[in-house]
Amino acid sequence: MNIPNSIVTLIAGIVLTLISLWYGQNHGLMPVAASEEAPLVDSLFNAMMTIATGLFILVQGIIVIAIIRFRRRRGDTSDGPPIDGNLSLEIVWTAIPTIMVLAIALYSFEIYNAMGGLDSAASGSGRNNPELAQKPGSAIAAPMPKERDGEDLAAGVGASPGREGSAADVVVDVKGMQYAWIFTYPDSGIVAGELHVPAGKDIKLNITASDVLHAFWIPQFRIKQDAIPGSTNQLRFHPQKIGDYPIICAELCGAYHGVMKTRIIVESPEEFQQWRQERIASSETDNNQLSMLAPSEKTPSDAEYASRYVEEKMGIDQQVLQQLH
Ligand SMILES: [Cu+2]
Repeated sequence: MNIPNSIVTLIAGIVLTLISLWYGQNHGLMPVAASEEAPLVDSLFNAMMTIATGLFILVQGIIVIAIIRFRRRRGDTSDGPPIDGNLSLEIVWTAIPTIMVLAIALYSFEIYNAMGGLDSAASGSGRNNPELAQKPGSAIAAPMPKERDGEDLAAGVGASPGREGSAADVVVDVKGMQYAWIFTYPDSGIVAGELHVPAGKDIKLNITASDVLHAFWIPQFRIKQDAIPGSTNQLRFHPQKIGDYPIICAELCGAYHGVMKTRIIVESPEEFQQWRQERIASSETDNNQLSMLAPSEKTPSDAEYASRYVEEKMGIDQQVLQQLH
């Protein structure tokens, strides 16, 4: 039986599409999706995985078919046909990838926007607004960055569309340093080495670094933000699944970069309040004890805090730490 080539190609195309669509949804490569933002990133990743699977099977399939069908037969010493260029084919294989790349670019912008990446208050576009802040009495009309609150000028991922302008439920200042993350809750003064957040709430992190570049990354939340000395990047997200997830430094920052890890603990809002109260109470006792010992140094500095933390958690001794500083 002789099946026409066009039918074979059509069936192969349908099978290829079905396999790609199935694998794009069932690759199992991503860790658990624990934030509201995670499914957005996953849908983009799945779309790219679908396209990549189709292309991989197509290219590899053609290579395998060509090796078998067009192999040199025994005793055949003749040359192949002299083919030189094929304009329509070249147009097709240029146009298809161009359309794909454009589609992925548009789709990824859509996802980035849905996550809050294009929030004008966070994306840094406020920098061009001369009304925001000017150096008082200066003849130069160049806009100056606002002091401390700096929210209008911070770069990063802000509120998602529909939530713009609304204040976050929990704000945490995050500082990356060689080789630890320090979390400060400005409303209560709590300083912690692990990030506690309530599930289902709007969390805003103000991320900076005290020494070199670091990057704050929670794979299960699909979020990552650079930590840059001297500048603050914000990152807003919504944790959803209760549990512990790793926080990892994703920027090679020195000899111990590999151990720069901690945890985010997503709790129910009640448990979070309980933790908060306990920490406030215990820091009050700490402060009382400290004030008896050394009245001038009530609150440990970040460096002191980090050195305690580093020693405890990572087994790095004071001597090594001194050499690093
Ligand atoms: Cu780091």
